[in-house]
Amino acid sequence: MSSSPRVSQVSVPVSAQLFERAAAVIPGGVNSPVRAFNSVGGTPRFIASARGCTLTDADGNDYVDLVCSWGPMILGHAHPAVVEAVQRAATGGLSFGAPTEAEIELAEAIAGRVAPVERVRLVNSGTEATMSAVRLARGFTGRTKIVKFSGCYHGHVDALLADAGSGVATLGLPTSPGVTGAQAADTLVLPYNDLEAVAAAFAAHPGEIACVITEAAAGNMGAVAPVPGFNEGLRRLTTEHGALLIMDEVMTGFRVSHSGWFGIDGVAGDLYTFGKVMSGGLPAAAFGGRADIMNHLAPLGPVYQAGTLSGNPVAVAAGLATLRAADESVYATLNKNSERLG
Ligand code: HOZ
Repeated sequence: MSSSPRVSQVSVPVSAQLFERAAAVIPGGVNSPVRAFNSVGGTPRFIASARGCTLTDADGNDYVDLVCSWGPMILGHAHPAVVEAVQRAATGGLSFGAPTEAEIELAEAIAGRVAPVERVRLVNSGTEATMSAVRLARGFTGRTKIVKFSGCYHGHVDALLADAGSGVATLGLPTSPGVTGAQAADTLVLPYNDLEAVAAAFAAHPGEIACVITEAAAGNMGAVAPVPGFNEGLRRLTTEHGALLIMDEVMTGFRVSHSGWFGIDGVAGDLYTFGKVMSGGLPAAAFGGRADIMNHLAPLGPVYQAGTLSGNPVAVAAGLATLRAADESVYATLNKNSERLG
């Protein structure tokens, strides 16, 4: 009687199989580096579905989702009001390349929550929002230099990648190859929460600094709140030196309070950038601010900025439904849950 050796059948998890397949066609197997699990180890879980606070991966494992798509899913996944709004919008057409009433409603909802925002323009990502806000600040002031803070992340804009947070920090990159010296030459990188450094930069570059861009509260190098007086000091110094203050609220906007970080410290920026929560989980973002500055944008003014999918009706429907549902009870629950986990 012949006997064949027993082969133990160790099944490879579906996520691991998918990751191997993805790596053959997508660099690193992911479409955004922080998803690669590099800093935590293991294989990225490939998500099959999500509902409420639960993510289900391709192997059928359930997880309590503390990442929330890196911010947008403030109401939880597949919130019925958001799904219904998206379905209704999609039924009416996916993209028009022409304005819609819902875009006005979303702009009004944003301006209605953040008082210094008098005009809003919708874009497709937080990166696009910060890139456009910086261009507008330069166009408005006629100056070239910008100040950003070490550890703050403002998307993967060339001029803003220097010493950035988020994936740039977790991958240990000081900046990125591909960003030329010329693109970064006008970026002054200063230590966060250091007003003396900001004052010194203005003294060293009189009349040259177009704007200071800061995360309203830093969240891309861990959560580092501005020390008392820091945002107020930025407001004072930028005003004194004729520069603009850009509050990047892509992460904090409509998340840390109904009015974002502005609802917490009340320091008014000249320009704001938003994304994540106001997108409802679809690709949408915005920048906005003082009307006299925003009116320098084309078609009213000479600063060019545009986008085929800007104000996309389905993304706008998701963002609007999310903001409408995110009432004070949502923020109370969010705070309570955060305290429990903290
Ligand atoms: N830059 C985002 C985090 N700050 C990336 C999020 C993602 O990979 O989904």
